[in-house]
Amino acid sequence: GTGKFFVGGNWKCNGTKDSISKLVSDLNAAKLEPDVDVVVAPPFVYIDQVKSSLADRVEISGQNSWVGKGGAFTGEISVEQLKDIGCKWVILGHSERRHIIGEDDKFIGKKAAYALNGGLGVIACIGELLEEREAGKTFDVCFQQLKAYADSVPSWDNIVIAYEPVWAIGTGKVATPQQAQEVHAALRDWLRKNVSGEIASKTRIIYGGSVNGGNSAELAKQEDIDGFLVGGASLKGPEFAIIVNSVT
Ligand code: G2H
Repeated sequence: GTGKFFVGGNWKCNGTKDSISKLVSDLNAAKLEPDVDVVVAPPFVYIDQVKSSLADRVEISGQNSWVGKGGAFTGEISVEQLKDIGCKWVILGHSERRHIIGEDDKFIGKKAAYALNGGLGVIACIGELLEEREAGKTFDVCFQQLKAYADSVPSWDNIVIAYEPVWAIGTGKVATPQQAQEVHAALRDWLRKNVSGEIASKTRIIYGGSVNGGNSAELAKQEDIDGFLVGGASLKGPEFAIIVNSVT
């Protein structure tokens, strides 16, 4: 692995004030390895609740942000607002936003640039669809999505890449450690050739897609897997803690 292990919990569009208060107290009670960066991404409306109740050891991320400065953009949340409410990170380019909402590479690249310039770290998601994998296009698709970030970001200092094969998301069908490692190594190689050797070796590449307390340790052993983005299993505090601690 590269640098400090990074584990993010993407709560997606789940939770109520009550369930989130339980999740936060479970996280506060859990013993988390000190040498892991831990981040959670609650739905926007609960960020303030989480920020004021969760131990500072866990950083907070938005699940999306607007592409520019705030204003007349009904329903959007700006980078400035995420910063104001205490977020350190934002998840961008998640497959649910690409494939359900219809965000494209260019728009996502612009969002990443705006968020980084505004002082947020970016969890930059990429990943192929099942039919793309079956057509042998996994690397092409992932490189194209990565290139869209590379073409627009001002710097790589605050970017974590999340490789999330779409066929593994929320399906219970996790990539094998070998399948994930193969893509992670190829992404690092792409960074080496197209950005720089230094960025390639220091940028964390995390895996997402049906990670749980039972499969995280094997995945974490792979050389180029530097952490996880966890959806479903991050809604359970004790299981999320197992994933965080699976690095050791
Ligand atoms: C992938 C992941 C978190 P899950 O989307 O971003 O979700 O772990 O539920 O597959």
